[in-house]
Amino acid sequence: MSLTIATELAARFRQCFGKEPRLFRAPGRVNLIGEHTDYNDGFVLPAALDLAVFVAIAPRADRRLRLRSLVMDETAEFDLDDSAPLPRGDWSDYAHGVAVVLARAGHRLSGADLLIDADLPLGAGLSASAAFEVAVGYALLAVSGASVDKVELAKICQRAENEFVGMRCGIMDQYISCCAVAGSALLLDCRSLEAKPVAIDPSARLVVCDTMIRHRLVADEYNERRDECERAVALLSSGIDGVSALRDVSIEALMRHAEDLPEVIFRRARHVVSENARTLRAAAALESGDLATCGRMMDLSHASLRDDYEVSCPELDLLVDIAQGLPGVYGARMMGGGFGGSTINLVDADHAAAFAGSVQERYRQAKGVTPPVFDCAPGPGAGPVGA
Ligand code: GAF
Repeated sequence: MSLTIATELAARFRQCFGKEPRLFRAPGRVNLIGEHTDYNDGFVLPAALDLAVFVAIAPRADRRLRLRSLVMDETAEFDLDDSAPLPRGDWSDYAHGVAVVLARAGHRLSGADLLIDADLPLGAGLSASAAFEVAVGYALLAVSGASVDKVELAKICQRAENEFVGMRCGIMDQYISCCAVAGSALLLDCRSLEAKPVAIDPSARLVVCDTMIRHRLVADEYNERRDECERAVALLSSGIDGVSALRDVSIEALMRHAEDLPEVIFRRARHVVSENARTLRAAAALESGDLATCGRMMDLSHASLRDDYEVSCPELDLLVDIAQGLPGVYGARMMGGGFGGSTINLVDADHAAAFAGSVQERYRQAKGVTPPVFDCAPGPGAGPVGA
């Protein structure tokens, strides 16, 4: 964990605001498998990164929130008593939304000055926005003297993004940023919100490769996929008993009712239903040290996201193709919402350094840019810095 960034942030805070801050951090995430399953009440297998968003905070005497982001090099101010708060369509909505939803949930927040920095790259599909929401939410609750229930905070941050920002995301990113366990991924049941730590075998590394493609229409495409899943549920629930989400549909039942669904809706449902099964299988394999099976599930996940869910892009497919041909690679797939961002690769630890070099060289030859590669150590969830 980077303590340097936190120490520098505290020094900048003293300079800017002339008072002593408290420091909090919330991590970004990787997801081994379980993509576009969270908003279908399904299963996911994420882990937190050791890269994070950092917040330095001190209370103010009035009811204003003043945020300065060193990442954006911008400042934003809000009045906590504003009776009709509106999004501005920029980065500050994520923080403002969290304050608004916390207040709606009955928390009496203090005014505060916040200085924000991160070593987590933006737009790389590592969930920087969820980390930002969680870091701000944690810090606001702490300086307001409230206790922090991490699952509750995750739900509040998800609601802020759904209702204030307008992205109808699931719970995965906020949950793992809040509740991650160092050294492990979490097998999360997105219906019950029960999570089981699954240790990452030290003989394997989680390696992230960034396409450097930043797609601007992600929220529209993402919300469209959610609508398609809801349509599948509406159509299937008239023919299959007890279906309130795609989580409740088995692959056999889906195949029996294939004719009831338009072709595109059928493929969307087939991705979600088969991805839930792959996620459970991958988690069991990881737990028993069967890295080959876990990796094979990741490869199948990519094909399903590319062909059935149609959320990949040529650059993600290229990074996955390159990775799958390299020695020591158990599995590779696109990660997160899609349309750009990063891939996740399960790589034998002894091959990880050579893997990074080969991916960078081959992607550069094809695309003319060298993709950033991160070898990730699963870290802890959000909290005070140094705790
Ligand atoms: C994004 C969303 F924020 C998550 O909730 C999840 O749906 C993911 O895309 C796809 O699995 O990261």
